[in-house]
Amino acid sequence: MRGRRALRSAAALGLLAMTATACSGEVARLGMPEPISDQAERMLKLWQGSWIAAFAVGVVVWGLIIWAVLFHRKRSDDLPPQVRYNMPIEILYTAVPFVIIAVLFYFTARDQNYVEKLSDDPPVVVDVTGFQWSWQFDYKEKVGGKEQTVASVVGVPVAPNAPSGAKPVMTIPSGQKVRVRLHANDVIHSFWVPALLYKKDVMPGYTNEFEFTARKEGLYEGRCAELCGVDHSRMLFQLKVVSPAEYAKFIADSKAKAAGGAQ
Ligand SMILES: [Cu+2]
Repeated sequence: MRGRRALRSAAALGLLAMTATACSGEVARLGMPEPISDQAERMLKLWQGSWIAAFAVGVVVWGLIIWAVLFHRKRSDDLPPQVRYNMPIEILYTAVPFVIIAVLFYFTARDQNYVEKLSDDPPVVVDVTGFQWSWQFDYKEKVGGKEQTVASVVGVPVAPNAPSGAKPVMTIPSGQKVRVRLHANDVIHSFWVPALLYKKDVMPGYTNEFEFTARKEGLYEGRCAELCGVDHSRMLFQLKVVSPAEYAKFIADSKAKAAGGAQ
């Protein structure tokens, strides 16, 4: 009796918790952070669609299990009729998973092509270098057909077991395509900004590239997502999405600072 009451209150509590959180977008995102770029929006839709498909399959499977449990209980010690070589059933459970995989494959390939697409002449190009244990951001501009570094942000490497310093900040404009080129000179790192719903390995000897267009201004956390040594967990940075005007000012200030330093 007491067990049943406890079960009932637990169920009520669970229902309350579900309705309390169901209204927030967080539940609809199924554990993903709020996306801030066009590509991240697409990734989120793929994630949600995959979950809907998985849930639909789950409902069918649970239904079949419950149906078997309720309507095919052991009624006597007689062996039930044994069925084998049932062609329609065998074709069905070969064809249905194939269709499920084909649909998942189609949407995954379509969205991967969209997210990994590189344009010919992106307005913002940033060379990102991961190193033990921080990040460097070099902003590139074409001057007379030649690429030049117009601004640099270098993180202070964290010494083993020393207190972490300030995180280096990667500033980019909203609404503009940003090309990120990933470099490493020591070991493999991984560039990860959860709000972009994207991460990519940073490889020594190979330049990985990707592009994104951020839409929401703000400051977002980024980190290394590949175990790269003793202070891997403190290899942090921030992505700052600002208006195009603020970005232009950031670049102009860097140029002025560089010119001042050269005198
Ligand atoms: Cu790392």
